[in-house]
Amino acid sequence: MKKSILKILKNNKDKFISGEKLSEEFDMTRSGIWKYIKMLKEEGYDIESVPNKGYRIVSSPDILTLEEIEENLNTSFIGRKIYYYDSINSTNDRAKEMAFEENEGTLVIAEEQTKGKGRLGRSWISPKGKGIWMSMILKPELGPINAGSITLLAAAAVHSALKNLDINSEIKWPNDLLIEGKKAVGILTEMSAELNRINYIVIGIGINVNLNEEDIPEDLKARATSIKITQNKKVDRKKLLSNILNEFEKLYIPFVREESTAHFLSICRENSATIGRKVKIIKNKEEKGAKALDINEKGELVVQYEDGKIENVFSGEVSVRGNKGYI
Ligand code: BT5
Repeated sequence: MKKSILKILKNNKDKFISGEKLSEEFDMTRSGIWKYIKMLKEEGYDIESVPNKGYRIVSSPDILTLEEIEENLNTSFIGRKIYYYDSINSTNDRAKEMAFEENEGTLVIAEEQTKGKGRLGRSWISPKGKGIWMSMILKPELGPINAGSITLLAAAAVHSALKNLDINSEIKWPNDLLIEGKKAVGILTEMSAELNRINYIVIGIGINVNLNEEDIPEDLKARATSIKITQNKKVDRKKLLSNILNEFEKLYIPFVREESTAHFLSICRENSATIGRKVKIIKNKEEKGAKALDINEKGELVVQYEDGKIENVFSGEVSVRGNKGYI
């Protein structure tokens, strides 16, 4: 009910809608309508109420609910259902709990994560209201082996969405996006699978959107940044989020239908922070110098070690660091 009232107010942005009209529409008393208006105000909606005129929406809060992003969303299933939390431990953990029952494309989004996760047990800082901390549930009819490159599909989607907003980024294989050489986006893909079929994939995407310098812990400052820090202005999280979901679906549909990786891998190759660079491959705590040559059609990184040996490395087994630091 609250959502339907909000929809009417949003569809009539510059007009007053009378309490009488709303109570007729929803077959409810005017004080019932007022109760919902009060709830919306508590959520941060600025709703003007003028006697004899009714209600008018003045502004909406900076929150990442479906009602707030859907006007710019043109997907058919990605992001069409959103579980929205003010605070949660980890959106990936929540998404995994509900993954069996939920349909493909369902999202979990939180304004803050108290136990945000990176790969290999690392943590991910997720301050309130400043980023996009979200997880997407996917159920592709693919063999588990083909799912390895889906992190790169997500990276390509985020890259394209940033580009649509005139923000340049580079993709650091396999799961980061860098802006001005520092990490602004991290992706964590988790999967539940049988031998030859996927039960579900949860893709967690963390984007440092409007973090200020002081939101980034001292020990990360040298290698982490935010969009706001690099662009010198606050960025509209709702617009960025809907853009990412639109770009994601555009790449995901052909990937699942035709197992086609060509399009998103070419985005990853053309905007790579890794290819052509000297890297350190860290496997089982052992470090080896190499040069990154390419990303192959399975999404693996093709590297050449100092002794000339060429190897395809799979994202799950290695960490890649630049020869002189993070990139
Ligand atoms: C990642 O791991 O980059 C994956 C991050 C995924 C986060 C999303 S947010 C929504 C969803 N729910 C979750 O719980 N997680 C996902 P990794 O490559 O392991 O990088 C982690 C490392 O990045 C840490 O050890 C820190 O050094 C650094 N780091 C932590 N928080 C950061 C941040 N906000 N921005 C940049 N770097 C960060």
